[in-house]
Amino acid sequence: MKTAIRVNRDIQSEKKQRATAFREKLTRQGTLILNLVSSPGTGKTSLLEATARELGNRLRLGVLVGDLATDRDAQRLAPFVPVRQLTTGGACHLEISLVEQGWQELGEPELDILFIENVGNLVCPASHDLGEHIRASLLSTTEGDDKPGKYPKMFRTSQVMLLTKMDLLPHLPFCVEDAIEDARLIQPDLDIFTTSAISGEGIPQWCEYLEQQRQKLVANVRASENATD
Ligand SMILES: Nc1nc2c(ncn2[C@@H]2O[C@H](COP(=O)(O)OP(=O)(O)O)[C@@H](O)[C@H]2O)c(=O)[nH]1
Ligand SMILES: [Mg+2]
Repeated sequence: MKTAIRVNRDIQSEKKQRATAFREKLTRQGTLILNLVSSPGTGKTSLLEATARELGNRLRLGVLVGDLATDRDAQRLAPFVPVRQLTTGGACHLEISLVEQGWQELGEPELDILFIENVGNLVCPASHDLGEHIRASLLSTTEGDDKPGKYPKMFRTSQVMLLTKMDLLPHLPFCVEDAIEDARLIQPDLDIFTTSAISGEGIPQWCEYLEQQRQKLVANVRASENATD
């Protein structure tokens, strides 16, 4: 005989609370958390490789990288930065429970910046808070300049947009101004970077932004500690 059990729990709000707790814990340690989101193949792992090469000798970095299957991205990043692969087993986005688990497997290190590379997908990851301070959407020149308006939630919930694969621009009908205008119609406060992991264009500016954001986080933590003294 089957018995129905009623579960009176709001699972989404539980996940949000866990994400908030994770963000607060790492904020107190001075760790800036970034959630990188985009379609598959936009260049998230390549950007992280370039970022780790540029910042790895100045800042303590760590990466959690999500995929449906395989640890290929973790293998690519391992020479540059401490990394753990989060394999979702088919799920199209990361959730806070996997992030917490990956963080424990990394050894809960005190980092300056923790990057989370989400599963390649411009839809579902928009609805899941992973405890990040900054959500960065990547859009590559090969995907078309009309995508922000077609996937509005992803860009509306982001603080940063990176236009990637700028080295290919001469070969493609991609208009940088149109892509930026489309995105800013959705999220007027977006910080925008144009980058290429191949030529290195925009990587120093992106890394400078990351350092500034991390310094701001640390300054805010100190200010609130002083206020409670
Ligand atoms: N031309 C060019 N190719 C890139 C760039 N960044 C990544 N790629 C290529 O795009 C493909 C997907 O990159 P990857 O970093 O794996 O994307 P991810 O799936 O978003 O992590 C790979 O073949 C990369 O070599 C770039 O800036 N310029
Ligand atoms: Mg990747």
